[in-house]
Amino acid sequence: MVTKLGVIGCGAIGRDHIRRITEVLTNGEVVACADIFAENGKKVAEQYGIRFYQDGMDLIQDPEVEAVVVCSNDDSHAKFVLASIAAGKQVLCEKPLGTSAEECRTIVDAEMAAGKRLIQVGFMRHYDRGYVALKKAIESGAIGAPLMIHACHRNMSHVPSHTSDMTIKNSGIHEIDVLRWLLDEDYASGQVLTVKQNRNAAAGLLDPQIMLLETKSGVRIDVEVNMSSGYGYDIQCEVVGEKGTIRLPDPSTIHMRANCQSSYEIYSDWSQRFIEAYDTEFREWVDSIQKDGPHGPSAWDGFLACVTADTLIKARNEKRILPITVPERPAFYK
Ligand code: ISE
Repeated sequence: MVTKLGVIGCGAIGRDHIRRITEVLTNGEVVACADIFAENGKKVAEQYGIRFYQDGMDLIQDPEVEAVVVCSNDDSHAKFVLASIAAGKQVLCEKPLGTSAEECRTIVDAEMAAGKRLIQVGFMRHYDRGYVALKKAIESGAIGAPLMIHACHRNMSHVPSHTSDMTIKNSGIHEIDVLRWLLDEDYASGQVLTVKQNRNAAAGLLDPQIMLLETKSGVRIDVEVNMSSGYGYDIQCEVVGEKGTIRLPDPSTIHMRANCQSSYEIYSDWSQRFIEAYDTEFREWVDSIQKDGPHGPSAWDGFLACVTADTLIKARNEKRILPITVPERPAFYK
């Protein structure tokens, strides 16, 4: 069975998903794409022989489009997700689900009113082999209860439009989500430390930043979010337990010894580092919506990630530790 998909947003991630659905998936097919930048969107539509819409709202109404993939600018996610729910269509939305916790709450309420799960959030790390193995190892009890996590999220460099808030809400949001998933518990409080400025970062950009989180049971987490590593895209995570530690493996690239040196490649960006995770995420998402609905990261997960990100940004701006207040999980998401 093949599901007909429409992709909103033909930037880097949108184009990569169209390529993936076309070249890697056997259970999905892209029939339309949309982009506010018509020249770029039309080029992509021509390349893949699909319909083009300048307005994503028109793509959602296309009767041939059975499910929607939202990859547009972060501030347009919520309106496209809400329109997809209103049209009764399944939607995979790139992170963040919305620009604020309030926006995400509106989505959660609309999905619950629709009476069935229609949304999956693009937290693809849930499908990364390394993170899956890490979660299994934690759950096996081999290191006892987790006590601390040390993590880092390093981008080689940042685009000129990157802001200090995006470091948390667009990049650090992956750790906010995936560490909660690994530990299977919610956060209780958070804080952000700023660091001596990297001179390679744009003037005025707070870079790097350190997110500090404490979970309800008292696990302490530190995450370096660095937009100007200068050497590559590097994702690290170490879980320290009562009787051992577990580390997220590096992606498997060859290990070379030559010229009196031992080396292995570090990827330059997220699209290579998580290529396999994205493939699995899409394959499983399409498979699930052909059956009983999505099983991956839910609108509730997207909402909690935004509650946490909003609190961390406020905590950073006010230079203090703030409680992270999460409402009780509705039965719909249990
Ligand atoms: C980028 O926008 C992404 O979505 C990547 O997943 C993330 O790791 C990176 O930091 C962001 O800049």
